[in-house]
Amino acid sequence: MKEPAHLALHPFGQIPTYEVGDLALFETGAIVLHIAEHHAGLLPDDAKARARAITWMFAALNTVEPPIVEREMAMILERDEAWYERRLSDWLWPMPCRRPGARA
Ligand SMILES: N[C@@H](CCC(=O)N[C@@H](CS)C(=O)NCC(=O)O)C(=O)O
Repeated sequence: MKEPAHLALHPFGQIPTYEVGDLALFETGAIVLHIAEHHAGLLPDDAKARARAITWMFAALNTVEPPIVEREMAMILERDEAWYERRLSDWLWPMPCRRPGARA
């Protein structure tokens, strides 16, 4: 993935990439938004409903996914560490504003 041909599609040499015609995209959010905008029925026609759907698209990628990936990585890489159980129990409250004792 770090070879020039792939770097021409993705500047960080990662996946996913998406090609349609002569357009090449990278970043999950950009790809999902592009597909949603070009296939009827994937986004609401109503402007406010569309904005809300796109809001959830960003939330999924920026707020929901990171702590899930972090938990998965801890389960794979830190299972034998002394702090592992504590780390997982902390993860049950991945959103800082929802941690016990956090201000509402
Ligand atoms: N923010 C990027 C993240 C892309 C990403 O982390 N891709 C990982 C696989 S899920 C990857 O290609 N890892 C290999 C590497 O970085 O060399 C997106 O949503 O597309």
